[in-house]
Amino acid sequence: MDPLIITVAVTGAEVIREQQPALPVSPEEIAQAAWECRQAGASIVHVHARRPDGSSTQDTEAYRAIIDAVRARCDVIVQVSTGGAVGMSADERLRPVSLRPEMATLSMGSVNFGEDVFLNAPADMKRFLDGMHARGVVPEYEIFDAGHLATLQRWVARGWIEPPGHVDFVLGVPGAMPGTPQALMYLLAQLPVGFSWTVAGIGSAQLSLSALGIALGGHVRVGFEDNIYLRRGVKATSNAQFVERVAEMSRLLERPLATPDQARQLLGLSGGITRP
Ligand code: KMH
Ligand code: ZN
Repeated sequence: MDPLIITVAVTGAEVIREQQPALPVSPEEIAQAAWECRQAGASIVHVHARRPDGSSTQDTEAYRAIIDAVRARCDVIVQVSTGGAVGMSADERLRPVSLRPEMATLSMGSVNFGEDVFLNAPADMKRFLDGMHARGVVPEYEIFDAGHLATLQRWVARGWIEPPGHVDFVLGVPGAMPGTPQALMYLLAQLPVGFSWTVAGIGSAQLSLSALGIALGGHVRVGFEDNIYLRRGVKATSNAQFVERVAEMSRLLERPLATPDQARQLLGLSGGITRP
């Protein structure tokens, strides 16, 4: 098996401080969290920007500040969000890609998202893909639902997406695929050849799906974006706690962790660092 890539989604767009007091919000806080998670074994940090009041933004300068702050602290791969927050326009969501980060997420379809709808029209998704390709940004294809994987397959068949590539199964969003082993196995059976994968379980699904990701040769995403509880009724006090736990599980299963540079190699990232 390849070494395990741990992604940490440190902030997200939806969680607020009132729910999780340790949520990193400012660029400095996000960089500090990224550094702690790197020490604990993470090689990718998935970032969302917030305004000083804590609200979500896709503002280019806000992302630039995060990327610069993380880069000044450690060598993790910075993956920006193009999902943003529910209700944002496609133009707004695409902004951080102009910074030419090493990676960016690309959601592969629309889905109910709790009480909201996370809208991803095919034409917007294609524009995101073209924008990433034009800037040398490696996409991580976000799969919330089975139809999203079917779309990925269709786009591979059309030649719009060329393997190798990397997907992230985000399982357990209310309204999308459940965070169950059965859902993960169903999706894995349809993963196109040449694609590696990460699994992100929402809420309590994070723990069991992390174990499966390690055991099945996939990769794992954890962090406050997806889950604020370390165990039932006990909130985590840092993102690094989640990373430490996955690292320990991986050690017990005798699967080494990928360094950021090993992750770059596995994911075909050429730049090495975020380019100016
Ligand atoms: N905040 C969600 C609506 C991503 O980062 O690419 C979408 C999301 C996906 O978080
Ligand atoms: Zn995200």
